[in-house]
Amino acid sequence: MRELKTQVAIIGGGPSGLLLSQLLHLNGIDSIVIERQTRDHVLTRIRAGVLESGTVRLLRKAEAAHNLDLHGDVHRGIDISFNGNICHVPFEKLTNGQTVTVYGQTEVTRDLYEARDKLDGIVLHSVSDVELHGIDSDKPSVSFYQDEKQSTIECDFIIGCDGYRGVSRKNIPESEKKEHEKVYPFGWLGVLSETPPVSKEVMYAYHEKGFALCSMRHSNLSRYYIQVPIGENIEDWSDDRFWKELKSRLPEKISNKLITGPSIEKSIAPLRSFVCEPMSFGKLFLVGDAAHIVPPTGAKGLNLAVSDVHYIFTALNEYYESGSTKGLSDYSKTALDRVWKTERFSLSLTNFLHHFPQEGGFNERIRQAEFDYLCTSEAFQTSFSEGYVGLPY
Ligand code: RFL
Ligand code: PHB
Repeated sequence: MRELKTQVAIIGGGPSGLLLSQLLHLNGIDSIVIERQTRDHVLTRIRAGVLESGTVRLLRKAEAAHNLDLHGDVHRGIDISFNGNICHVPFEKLTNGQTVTVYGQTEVTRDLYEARDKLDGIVLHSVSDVELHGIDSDKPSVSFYQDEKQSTIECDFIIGCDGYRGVSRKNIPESEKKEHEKVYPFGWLGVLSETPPVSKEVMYAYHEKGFALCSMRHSNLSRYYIQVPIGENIEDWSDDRFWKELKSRLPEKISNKLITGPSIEKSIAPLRSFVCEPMSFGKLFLVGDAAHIVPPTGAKGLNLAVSDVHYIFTALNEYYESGSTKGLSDYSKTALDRVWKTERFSLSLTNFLHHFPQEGGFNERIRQAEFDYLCTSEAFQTSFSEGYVGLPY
């Protein structure tokens, strides 16, 4: 049995686990990250694409923003299309100059791995049978297998950055937690293609056939999504079928310009809203998707994981600097306050822009009224913009 010792054991080597370990390292705090998958596997996942300014700020603080600063594309507004009509929301103008940056989660994760490598950070891959021990004691530890050998990590704290399907959350006793969940009757079919983006701005589109989204990674890499019913089979979606369906949901002046090409990635993601309360128990603290999920409308999942990292990093830093446990005790409450407001934003944008099967005409008219209101009210656009650029932290 291999016996390891560190200050902070981090379960999960996705963006939140890597970012936290990097920030801790730069502040002289030791950590070990354990990750179930290989690095290659983590780096082939195509996910979020829009970074709030708070996320960019924290990546700079972690010394992992070199490529982001070179290649990230700063956006100042978005377009919302509703049954063919387009409303432009100039969020920079409405939020005193706040912008978002289009830069993929895959690239963020690659940059974080490179930053960890530079500092000889420890990230152990392909681990299995991860178990948490003594989380309500003064001697917490984590055990796992790697290359068929068992290891344990003795530590002061365990941080669960292991996503929605990870093991960490399950260690909070049922009697001590409440899980809130909303599952939607549809998912997003996403396609990545080496074609120029159809529009300079990110465009969210409502159509009575369902939602569509036009996004991008760079000048010759586009990311498109369409709403599909739950249970849809990816094999049934040829590229041709995808492009045809996408075009039919976009305003004509946009679909006429759409350049199509072979997909280089195609996947279906289910939509879910989920929150686990509290986000901590004893020496265990949950961060990111391990504690909450938002539907991707509004691009908040990764950004919310990063604000959790900020709160837990600040609390751990305070503890190691002064011995104060105040930040750690307040972590769950502080993080949840921002989580619930962001859940509200993501849910309302999802309800607004998706077609719900079996819904009556009344809700359709309400949705139309919401679009008309958004197009004509600066007050509504400002509130929407505050949500889109991300709440301050
Ligand atoms: P991650 O990225 O899921 O990373 C968790 C890591 O933990 C590992 N893991 C374990 N490691 C060790 N032991 C175990 N027992 C483990 N169990 C799991 C996993 O292998 C993984 O590497 O969570 P993190 O770091 O909190 O980051 C959160 C973001 O990834 C997430 O919020 C966003 O990607 C959500 N999301 C999207 N967000 C957006 O803002 N815009 C999007 O377009 C968008 N698309 C998506 C998404 C999430 C998806 N998922 C989770 C399936 C598309 C998909 C398909
Ligand atoms: C993306 O580019 O993948 C993206 C953009 C905006 C979203 C979700 C995903 O709301």
